[in-house]
Amino acid sequence: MGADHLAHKELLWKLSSTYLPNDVGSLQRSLVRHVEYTLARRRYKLDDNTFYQATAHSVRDRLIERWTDTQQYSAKVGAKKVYYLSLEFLIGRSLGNAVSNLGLRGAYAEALRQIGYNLEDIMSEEKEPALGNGGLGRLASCFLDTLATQNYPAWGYGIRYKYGMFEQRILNGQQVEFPDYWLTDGNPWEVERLDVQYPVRLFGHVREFKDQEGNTRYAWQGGEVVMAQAYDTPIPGYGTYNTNNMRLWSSKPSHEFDLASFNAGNYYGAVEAKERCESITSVLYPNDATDEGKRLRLKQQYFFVSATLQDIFRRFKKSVGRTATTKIQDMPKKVAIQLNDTHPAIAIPELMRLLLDVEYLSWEEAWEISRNVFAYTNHTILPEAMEKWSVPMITELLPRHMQIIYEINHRFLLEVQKLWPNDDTRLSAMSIIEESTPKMVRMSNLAVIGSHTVNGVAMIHTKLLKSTLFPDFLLMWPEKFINVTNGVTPRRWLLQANPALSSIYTGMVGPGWVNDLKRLEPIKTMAQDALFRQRWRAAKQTNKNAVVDWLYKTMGIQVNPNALFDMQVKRIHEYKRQLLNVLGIVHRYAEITQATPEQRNQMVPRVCIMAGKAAPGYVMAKNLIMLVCAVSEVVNADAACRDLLKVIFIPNFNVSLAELLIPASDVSQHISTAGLEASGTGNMKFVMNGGLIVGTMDGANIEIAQAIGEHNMFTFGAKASEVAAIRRTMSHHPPKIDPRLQRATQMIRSGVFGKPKDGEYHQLLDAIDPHKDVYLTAQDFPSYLRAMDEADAQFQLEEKWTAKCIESACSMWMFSSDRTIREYAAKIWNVEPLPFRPPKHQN
Ligand code: H53
Repeated sequence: MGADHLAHKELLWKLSSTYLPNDVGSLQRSLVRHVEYTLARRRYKLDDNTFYQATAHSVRDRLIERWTDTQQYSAKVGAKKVYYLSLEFLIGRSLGNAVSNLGLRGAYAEALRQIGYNLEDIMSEEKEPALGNGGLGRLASCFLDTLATQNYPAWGYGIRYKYGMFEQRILNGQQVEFPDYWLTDGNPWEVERLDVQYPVRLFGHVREFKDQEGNTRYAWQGGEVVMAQAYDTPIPGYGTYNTNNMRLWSSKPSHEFDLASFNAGNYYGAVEAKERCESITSVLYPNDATDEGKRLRLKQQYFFVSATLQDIFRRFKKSVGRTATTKIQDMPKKVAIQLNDTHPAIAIPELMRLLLDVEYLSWEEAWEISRNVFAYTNHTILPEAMEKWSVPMITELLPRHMQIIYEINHRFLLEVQKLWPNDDTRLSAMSIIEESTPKMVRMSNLAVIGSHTVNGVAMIHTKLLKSTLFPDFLLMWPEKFINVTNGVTPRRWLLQANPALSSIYTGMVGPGWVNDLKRLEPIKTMAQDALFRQRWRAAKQTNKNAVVDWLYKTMGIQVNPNALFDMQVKRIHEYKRQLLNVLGIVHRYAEITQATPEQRNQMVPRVCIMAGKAAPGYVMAKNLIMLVCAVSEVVNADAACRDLLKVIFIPNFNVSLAELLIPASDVSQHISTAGLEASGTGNMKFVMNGGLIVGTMDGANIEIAQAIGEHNMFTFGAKASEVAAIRRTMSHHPPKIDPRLQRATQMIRSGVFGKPKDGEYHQLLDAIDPHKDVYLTAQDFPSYLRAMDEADAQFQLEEKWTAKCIESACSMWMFSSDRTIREYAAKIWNVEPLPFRPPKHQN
C-alpha cells in the first residue's frame, strides 16, 4: 500500500504541477474551451456577455493557480496572518483589475481582438458587486488589493449578500430604490467551498455546570442552528505571484434544523424556518454611517463573526498541530484580527466564548489572548453612527455573549474604580452598558476595551476621537490610540481608471510607480515644461471627452467639453453638505440670469455633476436629491445658461461610475462641516487623477493640503476647533444672513424650481436657519463662494492651473493604500510580507 500510495502521489503531483500557458494562442484556446464546455454555448454568434463570462473563467483559472500556491505556501511556513473583518467590501468590477494585476491585459486584449472582440467592451459587461455602502467598504477593498500586492498573508472576511447596495433610479425627480440582484448571471470570480461550512447558533439558553476539576463552566445550547457556507474570491496582487483570499459567508438551513421541524409534522413551518435562515445574508443594510439597530442586522453581524472565528480557529489549530511547540496561547503570534468599525465587534465576546467554553481556558488566559488578537478601526465620531444594541435583544439572541459582556464590563469597571475611586460620572461614561431604558450595549466601548490598538483614519479624526469620544480611555491607555491615515489603491484608481495619465507616468518614470507612488515625485518639476503641460491637458481632455460621450449616450445631455468639470460624488448626508453645493449652484444661476452679455462673456462655463445614494429612510437626503434634480431641470432648460452652466445628477453612483468620473474632474468638492468627515477617500482619488479640491479643513483634506501645498487647494469654512463655539453663540446671536444666500433660498422657497407638495424644500432650508444651523451651511456660505470664485479665476489661467494639477497629483504618494497598509503591518499587526517565488516557467 505504501508503494502504491507513493506512486499515486507522484502521478498526481505530475498531473497537477503543469501551469497554464499565457501566450495569445493559449489564451484563445482557453476562451473557446470555456465557451464550449463551461458555458455550453455554440461556437458562433456569441454576444459580448458570453465572452465576458468566458474571459472571466479563463482569467480565474490563472488566478486559482497562484491562489492555491500562495495559500499552501503560507500554511507551510506557518506565517502570521492578518484577518480583515468587514461587513462591507465595495469590490467593483474584477476583470480589468485581475488582468492588469496578472500582467495579462495586453495578451487578453490581443487574444480577443483577433477573434473579433474588444476587451473594453467585454469588461463593461460585468455586473459590479456592490457589497458595501461607501467609504468604509471601498477602503476595505483597497486594502485587500494592497495586502496582496505587498505579499502580506492576509484574508478578508465578509458577507455574501444576495442583494447588494440598491440600484438608484430617478423617477419624477426622486430617488427610487430597486433591488440589486447582482448574481443573475452567476459570479465567475467566486468558488463555492462546499467543504467549508460551519454551524452558527442563535437564541437558546446557557447551562451552567461543573467540570471534572470542579470549575464552573457554561454551555450555550438549544435555539436555532444556521449553516454558514463559504464562498472564496481570489485577490491578486499587482506584479506579484501572491494571491490572497476574500471569504464571504452565505447563510443556509442546517439539516439538524430541518429534521426537527419536519418530524414535528410542521411542513410549512419548516419551510418558513428555512427561509428565515436564508434571509440572514440576503440584503446589505443601505445605511452609511448611521445605525438602525435592527435585529436582523445583529444576526448578520454575529452569523458572520461566528463563522469567521470558527474558520480562523480551525486554521490556527491545524498549525498548532503541525508544530509541537505552538500552543493555543500563541494565537496572537499567528493571528491578527482587524475590526473594520464596530460592526464585527461581537467577535470579542465570541472569541472569549470559544476560549472559555470550548477550550476551557481560564478567564485571565482567554482575555490575554483575545486582547492581543484584536485591533479596532474607528471610522466616525458621528453620534448617529455609534452602534448600540439593546440588552434584551442581545440576551434573547446571544444569551452567552450577554453574560460575557457583563463579565468583561464588571472586571473593567473594577480597574476604573481602582484608578479613579468614587468617580461615578467617569464610570458610567466608560461602561459598556448604557443605563437607559432599555439598557444598551455600547459596541464602541466594547471594541476599545477588547482591542490592543484603536486607530482613527486621519490625523484630525484621531485627535477628535481621543478628545471627544474616548478621553477617559485615553487617560487609562495612552498608547492604545494611534492614527493611520487612509489611502487608496493606485491600481484601480489610476492604472485602471485613468489609462491616459498612467501612460504619461509610465513614459516618464517606467511602470514602477504603480506600486511605488513616490516615484512620481520627480515629475513635479515637469510642471515648468510647457510641452509636458500640454500632454497633461490632452490626457485630462481625453477623460473629459469620455464623460461627455457617456452623458450624451446614457442621459441624452450635451455638455461643453471645455467647461470646468465640477464634481461632488459621494453618499448623500447632511454633514457632507450637498446642500451647500446646491445653494452655490442656485447662486451661480441667479448671477448668470442677471448678467449683461459682457459679464456673461467673462464667466467660466461650469458643468456641475452630483451623484450619490441616500439611505432609503433618510428623508433629508432624499429631499436633497429632489432639489438637485429640480434645479437641474430648470437650469438646463434655460437658454441663458446654455454653455455656461449645466447641472447633472447622475443616478446610481457606484465604483464603475467613479472610475469614469474621477479622472475627468477639474474640481471636486469635499465640503463637510469641519470635524465631521473622518477622512474621506474620494478626495485622494480626485487629486491623484489631476483634479483640484474645493474643501474644508476636515478629514484627510488637511493632510492632502500639507502634502500638495495649501496654495493648490481651495479651502474655506470654519475650522473644527471653531465649530462648537459658533454653534453655541448662534442660538442667541444668529449671524446675519448673506444676501446672496438670502436670494438663493428665496428662489427655492418661492417656487422657481417647483413646489413639491410636502414642503420638502422648506424642510431642507429650515435646517439652515441661522439660529440652528447645525452643519454651519449658512455660516460657511460666504467663504464657500469665495473659494468657488477663486477656482473660477484660477481655471482661466490655463498654464498655471495645469502646473498646480501636476504638482498636486505627483505629491500624493502618502495617500496610496500601500503606505497605509505598511503602517498597519508595522504598528498594529506585526506581520511581515511573505512573497512566494513563482515556479520558473511562470511569467
Ligand atoms: O469611512 C471612510 C471615511 C469616511 C467615513 C466612512 C464611514 C462609512 O462609510 C461608514 C461608516 C462609518 O462609520 C464611516 O465616513 O470619512 O473616509 C473610510 O475610513
